[in-house]
Amino acid sequence: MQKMFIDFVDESVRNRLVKAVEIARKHKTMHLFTHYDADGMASVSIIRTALQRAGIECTYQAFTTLGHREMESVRNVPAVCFIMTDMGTSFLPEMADYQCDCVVLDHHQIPDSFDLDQEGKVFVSCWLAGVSGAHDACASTMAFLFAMAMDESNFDLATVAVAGMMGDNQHRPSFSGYNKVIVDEAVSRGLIKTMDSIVPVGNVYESIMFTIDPYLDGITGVPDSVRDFLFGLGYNTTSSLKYGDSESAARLDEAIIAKLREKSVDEDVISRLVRKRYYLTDFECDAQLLSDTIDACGRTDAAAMAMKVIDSRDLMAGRGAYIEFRRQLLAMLFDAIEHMTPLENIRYFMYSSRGYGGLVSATLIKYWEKSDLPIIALLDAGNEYDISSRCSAEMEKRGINMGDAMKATAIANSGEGGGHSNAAGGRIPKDSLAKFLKDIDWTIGMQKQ
Ligand SMILES: [Mn+2]
Repeated sequence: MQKMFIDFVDESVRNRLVKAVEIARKHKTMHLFTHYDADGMASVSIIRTALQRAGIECTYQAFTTLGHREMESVRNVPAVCFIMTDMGTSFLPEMADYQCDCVVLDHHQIPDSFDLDQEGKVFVSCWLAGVSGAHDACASTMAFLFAMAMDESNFDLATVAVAGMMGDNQHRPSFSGYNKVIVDEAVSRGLIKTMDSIVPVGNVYESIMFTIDPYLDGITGVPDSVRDFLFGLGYNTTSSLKYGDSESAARLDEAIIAKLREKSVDEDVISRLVRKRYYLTDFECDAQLLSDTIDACGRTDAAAMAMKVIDSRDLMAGRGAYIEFRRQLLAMLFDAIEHMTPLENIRYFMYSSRGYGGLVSATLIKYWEKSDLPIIALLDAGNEYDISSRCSAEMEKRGINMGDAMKATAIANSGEGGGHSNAAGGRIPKDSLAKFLKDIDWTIGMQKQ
């Protein structure tokens, strides 16, 4: 038998992919559901293209989250078949009772007792083969494998899949598992080229201006400062970093690292910055930029724009959403800096747009003024406050555990919380804010003893 690319996939997953394709091929039209982030946009676009190439027409729709309210519209979908990507794992028993055919391609942790594998219905997840959906495969990976199970000439869609993987942060510290097999093959087929650099290929001014990883305090987001910084290096606002120009990349890296050292950013953080960049030859851009662009489109309710970017292989189609999203992120970051309130053992700030708290705190912890106080971000969410928090590796070494602190303090204030030692979240009733802040300040103080 001829060797197929998809042979590397574990049999349990491969069999279900084949079944998913069989179900899809029974229909002339269908509906697609997906999540609104980069992985959701990339995965739905991959499925859509693979189906279209097979003569199957589809409509699609993106959700910010999949809850009972959204499941209402899934149940009432005016289609005989739907494919859901990047979500659905937690609603499998419900779908078992639906009239229509359903295919779920997901990578979220699976509960032991849930499954979906009956006539006209199938659930496909990397976890079924014990492959980690946190690091080794995401929805775009599963969607890409579906496309490959349909027809191996769909391999060109690998570049879109890579943008999805990056959206879910699966390229850090490096690609692994199913992702690595796909990326390595895409590199060997010349679809993707790699280069070591901090700055991505493309307009240098925009990269420095809008990228918050790294965030250059006093430069990022400040047009005049970015201009001065670049001018000092012999660049202007229209200069581009070209693929393969390692000399320019090294010069930029060196200048960025010097700026970070000036601000006493941790050497640990700096050492992780110079990384492999993935240049997509069909899009003629850095994979991260494609990922950020479709993410911005999806999050601003412009899924159609994300599809246009991908179909046209042209980032410019999503430029408006990208710039707008970046501006808002920077505004939120500057606002946090301006209104940061220090207590004895923590710092906190209020913000107003859901989804930015963790990103802003994580950026400030790594790149803003050196401090030994963890950051707490508070979002006014009606009757309660949504909380995100971050601390640095150095703070962890001193005994701080945000997950423990958040859990204990939120529960003590009639809320709920928890997470990892360096990143945790929770929510508390509105009227317990003052006491919560006092409690968590005290708790963090105790952890450092
Ligand atoms: Mn995902």
